[in-house]
Amino acid sequence: MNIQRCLPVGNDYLLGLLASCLVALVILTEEVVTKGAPQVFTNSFLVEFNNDVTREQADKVARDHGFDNAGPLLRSKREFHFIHKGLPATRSKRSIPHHRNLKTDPQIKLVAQQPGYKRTKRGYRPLISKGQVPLDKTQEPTDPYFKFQWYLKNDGSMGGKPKLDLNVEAAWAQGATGKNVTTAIMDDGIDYLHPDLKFNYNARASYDFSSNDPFPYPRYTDDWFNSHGTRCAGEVAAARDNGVCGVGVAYDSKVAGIRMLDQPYMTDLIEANSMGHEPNLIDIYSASWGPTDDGKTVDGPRNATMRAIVKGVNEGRNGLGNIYVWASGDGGEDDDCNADGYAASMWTVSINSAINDGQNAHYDESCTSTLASTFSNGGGDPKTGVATTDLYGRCTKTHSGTSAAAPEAAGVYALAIEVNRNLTWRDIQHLTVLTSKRNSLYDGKGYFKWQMNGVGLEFNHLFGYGVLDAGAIVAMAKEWKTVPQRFHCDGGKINKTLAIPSNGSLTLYIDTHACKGTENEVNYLEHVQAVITLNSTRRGEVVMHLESPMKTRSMILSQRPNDDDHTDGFSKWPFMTTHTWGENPRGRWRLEVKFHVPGQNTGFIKEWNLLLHGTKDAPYKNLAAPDPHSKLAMVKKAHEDRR
Ligand SMILES: *[C@@H]1O[C@H](CO)[C@@H](O)[C@H](O)[C@H]1NC(C)=O
Ligand SMILES: *[C@@H]1O[C@H](CO)[C@@H](O)[C@H](O)[C@H]1NC(C)=O
Ligand SMILES: *[C@@H]1O[C@H](CO)[C@@H](O)[C@H](O)[C@H]1NC(C)=O
Ligand SMILES: *[C@@H]1O[C@H](CO)[C@@H](O)[C@H](O)[C@H]1NC(C)=O
Ligand SMILES: *[C@@H]1O[C@H](CO)[C@@H](O)[C@H](O)[C@H]1NC(C)=O
Ligand SMILES: *[C@@H]1O[C@H](CO)[C@@H](O)[C@H](O)[C@H]1NC(C)=O
Ligand SMILES: [Ca+2]
Ligand SMILES: [Ca+2]
Repeated sequence: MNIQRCLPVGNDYLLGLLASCLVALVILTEEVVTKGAPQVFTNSFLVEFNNDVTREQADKVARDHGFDNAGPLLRSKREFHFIHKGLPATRSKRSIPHHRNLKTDPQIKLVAQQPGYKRTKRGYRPLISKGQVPLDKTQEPTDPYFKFQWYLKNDGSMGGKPKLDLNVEAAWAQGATGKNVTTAIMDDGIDYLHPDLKFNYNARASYDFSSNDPFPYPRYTDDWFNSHGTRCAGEVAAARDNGVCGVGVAYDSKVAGIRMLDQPYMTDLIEANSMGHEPNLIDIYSASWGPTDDGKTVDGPRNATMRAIVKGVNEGRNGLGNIYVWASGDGGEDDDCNADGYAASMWTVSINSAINDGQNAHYDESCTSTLASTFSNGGGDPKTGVATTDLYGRCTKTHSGTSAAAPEAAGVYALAIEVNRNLTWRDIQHLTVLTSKRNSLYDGKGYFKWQMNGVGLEFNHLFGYGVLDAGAIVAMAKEWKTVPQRFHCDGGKINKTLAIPSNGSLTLYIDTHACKGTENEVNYLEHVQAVITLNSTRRGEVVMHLESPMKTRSMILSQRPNDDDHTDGFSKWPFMTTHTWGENPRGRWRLEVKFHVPGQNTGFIKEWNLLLHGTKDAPYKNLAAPDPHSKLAMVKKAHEDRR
């Protein structure tokens, strides 16, 4: 897809950080106002009633005031999504009369006309497929496109490195095919009549939020712009041995379509309702889109959307937590996915992509919140894209971008969930860390090396903990014991305004006990967030590294040459790293802030708050580690040595 240029996003951007202590939740919200950006308003309104109302009552109030009620926000009995068909879909000012009209109703407490903003698909370039090739019976599976699905089984025949793949055959051999697991594709719709998808389509869990009806069928355009969701769906759940296209990673699993990208502007209500749709029918939500990857946008989930994600993670899947898989971004090396609040969130699993020879793709962004990688296009041969289903019953070999990588991860997680229905959202992240492989992934530019963190886990800034291994994750999922309770510790804060030197660097220290002796004690890390406020004469020139007490260095912000912001900076922005997973957080954390090119800019760091998330108890102590060379055995040993 062509990456659209972004309109600078509107204000009212709210950021939520969450402290979760088993059931007790604390939601801190902060308003981050983007100054001077042109605003767009949609004809959607969030309407909050004073008291609980029925759907019929809300419908009547909407009608009485000339609105349509598109339904509740996140199944609320008080908050509803009203649409006024008489207003243009987008305009540059709020409509005071429409606002006032609703506000006069004594039952209504709050009315908020929804600003519109851009969310773009992550895909590299659209190409129309030429239809099917003849059936080839010599392969297992027998599907004609299986031989092009090198990301499932790489035998080198497509020009890539043999065995550089998702190792799915090893998972299938253990009986895992995704039965009774549903992945929702939040995108531009799904061709659910496609012969390779229709039997795995979960209509009950599907919805069209772009046009408010239960049928998320893609809207036709001549250039097949709306083929993105269908392509993603096939990667997860295309049927096996039916003579059509290829196979999905979890070919017996279900896909739901959530159509939500196909309207002129995104709103918080559409996003929130999409991410909160049927959380007990949907196990995994896959998103291959986000704020525009232009290397200068800093944006993320807004108020209702943040509430939806937090609710999904804490309550979805009947309390085990929904899995949100996120494409890390297609902004290339000039962007940093830590500036994307969806990819950088702890609640999402952010997935980067590697190409068939083990390098990262040229469109890949990198950042320390990436947990792992799967595969996408970018090899020398254009045919080495991702083979999958396409619109109108066709197949394609050229699905692309980190867009194509995220659904592969969703498929792998569907396999793991099938063999252990008890896996929580955190178990999935732990399993990812422990079973992903370095394989032959490398940085073609030689800049980002593989490194060991303080407990012997190998990571790479580009690829996280490596490429997902479906065989290994399924095997470990079968034996898995739910990880201990998660705690959230405020590790310390510096809130003095300090100049970032024009040349040289500023290093700040926080010495933390990681809440030792309190109810929030964290001894074994999961995610770490550095919540930072700063400004600069050029935001894109600021580079930051965070070093843990065990000396693991995370580049939490890289140079973004296109980001010329000189007014907003970052306001309580949660930079996240996964690289210190399993480490002991106690001791001295260092934050190093500098300008990429010395001597040209000035700026001030105003706040650094260190948030530590993890467990008090050793997470893997009840798990057997038969292979002494496995990552699990190494981490267990590091944890035992500490005690
Ligand atoms: C399928 O999953 C649903 C919800 O996760 C569960 O209620 C149901 O019992 C499962 N059915 C089978 C056949 O496993
Ligand atoms: C954001 O959500 C919280 C939690 O529901 C709410 O209390 C707050 O008023 C919301 N803020 C805005 C600006 O809508
Ligand atoms: C899932 O968890 C429940 C309750 O904790 C337990 O009774 C059950 O044995 C677990 N099942 C599996 C497959 O681990
Ligand atoms: C800095 O933190 C201290 C202690 O938490 C607080 O009293 C003070 O108001 C803060 N200052 C600013 C500028 O936020
Ligand atoms: C950054 O903040 C400082 C202190 O609040 C202020 O003096 C300076 O003008 C600001 N710089 C920019 C580039 O906004
Ligand atoms: C620091 O930057 C200034 C320009 O702002 C330059 O003149 C000076 O030589 C630099 N100093 C060092 C030590 O690089
Ligand atoms: Ca097929
Ligand atoms: Ca980006």
